[in-house]
Amino acid sequence: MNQARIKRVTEQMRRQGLTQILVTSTASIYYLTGFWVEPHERMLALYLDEDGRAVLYGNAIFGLPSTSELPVITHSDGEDPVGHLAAAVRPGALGIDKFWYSKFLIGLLSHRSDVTPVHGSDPVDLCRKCKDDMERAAMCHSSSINDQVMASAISALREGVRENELASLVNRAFLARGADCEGTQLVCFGPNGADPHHSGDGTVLQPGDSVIFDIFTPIGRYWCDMTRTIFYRSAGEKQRQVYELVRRANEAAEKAVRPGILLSELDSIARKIITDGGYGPQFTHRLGHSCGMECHEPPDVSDASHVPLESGMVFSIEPGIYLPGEFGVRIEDLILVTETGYEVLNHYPKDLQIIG
Ligand SMILES: [Mn+2]
Repeated sequence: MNQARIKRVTEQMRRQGLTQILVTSTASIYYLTGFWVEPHERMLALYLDEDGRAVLYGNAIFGLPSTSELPVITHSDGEDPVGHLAAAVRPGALGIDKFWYSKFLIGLLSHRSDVTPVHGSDPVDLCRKCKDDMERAAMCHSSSINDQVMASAISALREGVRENELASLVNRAFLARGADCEGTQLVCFGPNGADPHHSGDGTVLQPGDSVIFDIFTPIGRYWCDMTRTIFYRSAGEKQRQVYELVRRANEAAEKAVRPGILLSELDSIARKIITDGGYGPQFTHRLGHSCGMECHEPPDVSDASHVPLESGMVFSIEPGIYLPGEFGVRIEDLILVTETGYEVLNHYPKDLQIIG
């Protein structure tokens, strides 16, 4: 149990008037207990009250040891997964983690009509938002690996290569450098780049294609996430203009990062540059997302996210322009907010690059 983190979470609970919460996200349970369990469809929930009393409820198959600091109460397959939990929670408001399966929540409520479920993720999410020294070091390390993997991916561009070959090359390069697992890497040639979430398929590289590499993976539990767009053999006038616009938006938003400014202001800075350049409607998504033990964490970096920056926050700045039927450009770095400003965790260059 990480008692320092539990203390910070219970302080947040008091501030929000919550006396009991269920922490169910794998990363949040790990953050507080040191146990990393991916329960899939089975039940795992950490009950935490305002005094820091914690009990872990979960399927016996997870093999979690019960200790005096953290009692573990198990159920077996076939038993009611929320039976023990339902018997233990107090009447009144109960904070529920945002992605807890409705089958468990509805099961719990069917036992306990005196319990009122309320949003309960904030106390942990607000603590996870600002990374401590160990977490900052882990994220710097992950992103330095990402710089290396980006370089090998870009140097592998050649006549006849397919998107999915490069995606698997990226995964192998990550694994060789200590990645925890493989991911669905985004590699997009030419018109495929106009879909922000296109993932590598059998498309073959053509001369004149833009190439988007949006590559990410957890290393030592902490994610990296970087995007570069480069051009194969040649870049036309429109491709160059769009590229420079996105690069300016990325760099202007990054330069504005400092404690106190709002995430929504960063979004506005980048969006204004792209809008003034004539491509506002083609910048179809938020500017970025926070990142840590999950690739996408709250808070997001959008015009609706009026959250002031604090030292220790890590988030992406990833403006893009998407032109259906033509091409797309996105440039993404992870940024760490420091006491006085910021540190860009990615160092792969952003100058317009034509390969081959
Ligand atoms: Mn991202």
